Amino acid sequence: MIDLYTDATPNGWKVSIMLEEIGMPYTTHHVDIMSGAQKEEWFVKLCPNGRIPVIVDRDNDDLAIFETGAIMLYLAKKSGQLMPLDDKGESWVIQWLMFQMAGIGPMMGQSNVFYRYFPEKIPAAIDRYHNECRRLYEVLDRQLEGRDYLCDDYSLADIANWCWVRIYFWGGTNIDGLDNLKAWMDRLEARPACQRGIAVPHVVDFAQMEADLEKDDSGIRSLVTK
Ligand SMILES: N[C@@H](CCC(=O)N[C@@H](CS)C(=O)NCC(=O)O)C(=O)O
Repeated sequence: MIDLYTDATPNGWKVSIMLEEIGMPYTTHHVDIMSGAQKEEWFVKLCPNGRIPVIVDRDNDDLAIFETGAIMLYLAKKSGQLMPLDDKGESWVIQWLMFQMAGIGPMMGQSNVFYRYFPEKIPAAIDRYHNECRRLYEVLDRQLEGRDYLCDDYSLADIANWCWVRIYFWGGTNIDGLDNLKAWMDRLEARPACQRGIAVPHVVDFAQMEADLEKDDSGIRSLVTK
């Protein structure tokens, strides 16, 4: 049995979707990052980085794993799913996973910060991250030319990238004209496991979140200005 410590964010969804896709039983524990639960001592013992998500594998000496890339690779190995078995196929999927870990995730994260959360609006910073996100979306769009999934067959690389790209609107970068990317997003959106995974630990209503932030953004402010 896997214990999943998570919140309703792109990095959290990557793991809940993966668990749903491979059909591995898990128990969800909600770590409310707005209230700072991820910085509490018990959590930092599991995740030295103080960020969600983390899994604990109760069937493997309570092994705790942080960093979503590492978690996804562990679950792929444990289940024998969502990762090709041959060296070339495996390397291909790892490359697109790393593209998400090192590019899509950090750049979209900063775009969210400077476009939406940061108290001061700094146009040069906003432009910088919009341009970089657009460039990365174009890379994905080109990779998807003539393909249904990033590495031909559906894999953990699709899950990792989709969890972020599906909320492109939140960071304010458009995906106009990126038709391969849009068709791929629809393909993932239609998967029952993706739908179940994005509802963990609860469904996010972005319109409501925007309204809530207008009323009180002190929680997110303290996260992005520390
Ligand atoms: N590279 C990490 C990133 C984890 C991460 O940034 N998690 C965010 C939520 S998406 C978080 O816990 N934020 C809370 C904070 O910054 O204190 C991973 O892939 O696991």
